[in-house]
Amino acid sequence: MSFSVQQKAANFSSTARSVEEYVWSKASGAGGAGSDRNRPTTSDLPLYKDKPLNRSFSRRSQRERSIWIIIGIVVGIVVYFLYRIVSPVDNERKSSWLFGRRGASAKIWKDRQNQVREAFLESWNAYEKYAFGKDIYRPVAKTSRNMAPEGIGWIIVDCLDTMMIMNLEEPLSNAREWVANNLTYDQDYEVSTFETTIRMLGGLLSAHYLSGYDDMYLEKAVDLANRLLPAFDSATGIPYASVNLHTGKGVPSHDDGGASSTAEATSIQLEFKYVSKLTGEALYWEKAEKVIDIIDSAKAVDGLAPIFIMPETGTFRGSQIRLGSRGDSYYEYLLKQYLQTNSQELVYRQLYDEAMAGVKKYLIQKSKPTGLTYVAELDHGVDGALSPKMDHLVCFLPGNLALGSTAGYPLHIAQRTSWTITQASDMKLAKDLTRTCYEMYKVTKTGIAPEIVYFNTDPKVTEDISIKWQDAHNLQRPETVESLFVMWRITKDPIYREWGWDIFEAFKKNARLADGTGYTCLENVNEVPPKPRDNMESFWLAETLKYLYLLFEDDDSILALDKVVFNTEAHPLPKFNMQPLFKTGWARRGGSNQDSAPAPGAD
Ligand code: DMJ
Repeated sequence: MSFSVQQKAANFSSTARSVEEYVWSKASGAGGAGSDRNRPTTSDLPLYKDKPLNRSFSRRSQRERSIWIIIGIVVGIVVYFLYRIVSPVDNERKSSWLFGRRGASAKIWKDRQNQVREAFLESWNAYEKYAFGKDIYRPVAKTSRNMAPEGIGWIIVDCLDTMMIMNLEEPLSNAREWVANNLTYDQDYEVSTFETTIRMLGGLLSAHYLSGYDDMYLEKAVDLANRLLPAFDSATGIPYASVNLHTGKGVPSHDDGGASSTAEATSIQLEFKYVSKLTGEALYWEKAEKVIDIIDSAKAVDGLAPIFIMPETGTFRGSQIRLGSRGDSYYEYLLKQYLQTNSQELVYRQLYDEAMAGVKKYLIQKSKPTGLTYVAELDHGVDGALSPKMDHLVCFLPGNLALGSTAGYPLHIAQRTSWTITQASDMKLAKDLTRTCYEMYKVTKTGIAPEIVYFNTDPKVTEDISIKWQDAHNLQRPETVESLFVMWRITKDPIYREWGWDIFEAFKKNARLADGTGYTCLENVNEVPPKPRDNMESFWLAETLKYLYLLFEDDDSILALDKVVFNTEAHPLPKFNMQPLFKTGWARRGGSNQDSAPAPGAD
């Protein structure tokens, strides 16, 4: 199977892709997303008539003109080379300045992108050799095992779209064959509702989209969505933490008094809504959006939702608030639900804006002594004390803030329209937090960030960041490179690419196994050489390497941020119009969905 994202990118602008279009494209053989039918042909281009030659010029004046043109060109060339010699370009670029700054730079980024592709291939090849089809791979021991009895494609399904984006034809063909012939979700096994939705359902939907609507992926996705649906059968519609894929029984969490995690319950909406769009069935849509209705009714203070919610009562459990584990993607999906349906559902924008105002009011702090901006936690609600702890997971936030600020458009374009104080302040916060997330890598001995850091608030202490031994591991997480990718696309500031390159080099140096069996998680990022924590996370392939690859891609029309939304596992899904089949089926108590002022990206 061959896939070229460059070709497909031209048609990603078809954001309102509908079932009808799908049927039409199959019937007409137009080739769906892979078709070139929207590209201008030469005959579409405007024609300019040649200017008539002015025959009244004398031969002498023509010669004088030619001489002046030649002198002009020579002077231009001399000035250009003088500028190149004295201009402050870095050494890498200077070494190839003869080839032109732009060309050399593009070449370097292409080469770096290729190195990321190589890292993916090395990880995948080792997995294919030692663990193919298994859910878990231990690259040091070269062993593997399944989670469900027959395996549920945990690694394969999660990385299908990365292979498509990287144009890896052979691995993709093997992976597709495995999915088509071996993968069944009809297994007597309890899966995490959230993890299975974002990784498996999201992975299949994205593979369907990027493959030019390959039916096989859609059939698997719909089967899985149907098996996950009983998770929503609680008294309120808040999904249970787990669900049995064969019996269809929803299972409350065995911990936390049966509460579901807020982030988990509220980060399945993009996937289920897209299933509705593809099948024309409203059920998935309704189940997914109902969750946000219940969360809103639970009345978070200033938009900051506690991290647990009870599925039977719809009330929050406890008052812990954070944007790290169990809180993070609630905020991410508020924004992305608004973006997914082409900025038509203002209620999600309103909720997102309230939440970001709450984040700024209560959680944003500066460390000592250098003043890094960080996001603190509240262990006892908004009236309790702040904890200066920050999970690496929080590093999704800068990218999300930038995305919310410009609705995915380049900064200079967004600034040209109505640029509000809130947009500017979100963008500033995005920049400050991106720097902090990068610092979380820079301060360690390996150059790789730990799972959790603490920021210093004591004026007598000299280091801004400290790491406890129990938090010093690295799980190959993607959030910082995710934000770097979004920041690069939106601002075009090359510093974000350079930071991404530093991070990739650190992984290559410290997490790559010398025998070529892949990349591993680490026990302690402050030990050199670090001891492996023998595991390869599926999101290493699905997210971390995908975002790095896209960070080093020059062509912004590939998975353009104003055309697609990435789910929280980095699976791109196209934006679409919800009419005529779907609508926002709920309204905030005491307010109308139409109340909000037009927000960035609103049509
Ligand atoms: C991924 O599964 C998703 O990004 C999720 O939102 C958070 N945890 C991991 C990656 O860190």
